[in-house]
Amino acid sequence: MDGKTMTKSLSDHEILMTSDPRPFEKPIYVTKPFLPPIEEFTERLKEIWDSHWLTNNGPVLQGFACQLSKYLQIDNVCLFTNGTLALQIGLQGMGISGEVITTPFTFVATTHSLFWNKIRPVFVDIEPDYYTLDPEKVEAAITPWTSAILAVHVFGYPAKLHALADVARRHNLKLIYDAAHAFGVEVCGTPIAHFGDMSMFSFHATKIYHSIEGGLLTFKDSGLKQIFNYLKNFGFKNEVEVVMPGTNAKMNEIQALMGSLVLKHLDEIINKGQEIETIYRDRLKTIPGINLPPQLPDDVLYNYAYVPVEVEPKEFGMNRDELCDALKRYNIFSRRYFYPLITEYACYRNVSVFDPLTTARKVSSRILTLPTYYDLTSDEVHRICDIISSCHDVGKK
Ligand code: T4K
Repeated sequence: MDGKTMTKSLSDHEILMTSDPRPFEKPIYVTKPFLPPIEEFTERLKEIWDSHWLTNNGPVLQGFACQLSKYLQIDNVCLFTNGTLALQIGLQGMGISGEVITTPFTFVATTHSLFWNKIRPVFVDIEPDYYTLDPEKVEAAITPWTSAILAVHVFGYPAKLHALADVARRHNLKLIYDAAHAFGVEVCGTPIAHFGDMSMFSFHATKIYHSIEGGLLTFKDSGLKQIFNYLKNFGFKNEVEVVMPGTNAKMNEIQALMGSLVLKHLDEIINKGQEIETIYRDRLKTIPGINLPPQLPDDVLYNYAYVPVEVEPKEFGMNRDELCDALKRYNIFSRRYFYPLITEYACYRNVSVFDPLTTARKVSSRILTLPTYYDLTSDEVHRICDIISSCHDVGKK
C-alpha cells in the first residue's frame, strides 16, 4: 500500500493527528442553540398568524405549559419571559426576606434576584467535585434572619439534595433551587423539579433546552400559582382589579412555540451531548493538568449541558486564562463560567462574607467550559482535544 492510499483510508481525525492542528475555519463557540427543522416551526407559526394572539396567556403558551407539566410530571408550573424574572418573582411570591444562604459560584442573575427583593445574600463555599453548595457550610451560616437556602444545580450537576433538604427541614427554611442549567436532569428516576420547595429553569437560547428566552418555575405549594400569575401580569386579577404591584414577565407565543418544538427533540439533544462528553472524557484524561468532574453517580440522569474542565497550571504548562486565549487563536471560544466569583463583582464587593470560600476561589480561577452543542461533530471534538493537547506540549516546552 503506497503512502497516498494510506492517507485516503485515514479518518479526518487520524489525518489531523498526523499534522499540527490548524485553526477552525469558522468560530466554534461554547454553545449554539438547537433549532428544530424550519418546516416544523413555520407550520405551527400559521396557527399564531391565524389567531392574531401573540402574548398574554395565549393558546400556544397554555399548550406548552401542559406539555411541560406532563414532561416533568408536576402540576405546578408557571412560565415567564426569562429565568431571571422567574426567580425574582418566585422569591417575591414566596415571601422570602432577610438573609438567604447561597453560592458565589454561579451566573450573576442568581444573586441579582435576591437583591431585587432586598434580600441579603450570605455566600458560603461549594464542594470540590460538582461545585454545588456545601451543606455543612450552609448549616454553619444560619442566623435568626435566615429564611431560605438558594442552591444552584450548576452545569446541571444536582446539588446535595438530601443533605440540603435535611438542613432546611431542621431549621424550618425554604429550599429553593436555581435549576437554570438542569432541565432534563433526573435523580433516581425523578425529574429534578420535584426537589425543594421551588425550582427555576432557564430556557435561554444558550441552554441545552430553550424557548429563545424563557423561564419556568416549578413549586410544591399550589397556592403560589395564582400569586405568580398575578405578579407576572402587573398584578391584574381581572380588568378592573389590581391586587398586587406586579410586573410584566409574560412569555409570548413565539417563545412558547419554540419551547414546545424543541422539547420534542430533547432526547436527541441529550444523547448527542453524551456522545460529545464521552469523547472529551476519553481524550482529555490523557492530557496532564486537564481535569473533568468525576462521573456522576448511576442514579443521576444528566443532561450534558456543559463540559467544564479545571486547568491545573503546573501540570498543564499554562494557566486557565492562557489556555482560553490560546484556544481563541484556533477560533475556539471556550468560556470561563463562572469567573469572577459573584463576590468579586463591583456591585457585590461590599457584601460581608464570613466564609473564606476557599474551594470556590480555586475552582473559579481554574474553570473553563468547553464547546458542546448538538451540531458539534465528533471530528470537531477530537480536533478541539488535539489543539488542547498541542497547547500542553507548547506550555511544557
Ligand atoms: N441562573 C443561572 C445559574 C444562569 O446560568 C442563568 C443564565 C440565569 C440564572 C438567568 O437565566 P436567564 O434570565 O438568562 O433565562 C449566557 C446567557 O445569556 C445566560 O442565560 C446564562 N445563564 C449564562 C450562563 O450564559 P453570556 O453572556 O455568557 O451569553 P453570550 O451571549 O456570550 O452567549 C454565549 C455563546 O453562545 C456565544 O459566544 C455564542 C453562542 N450563542 C449565543 C446566543 C445568545 C449563539 O450561538 N446564539 C445565540 O443566540 O450569558
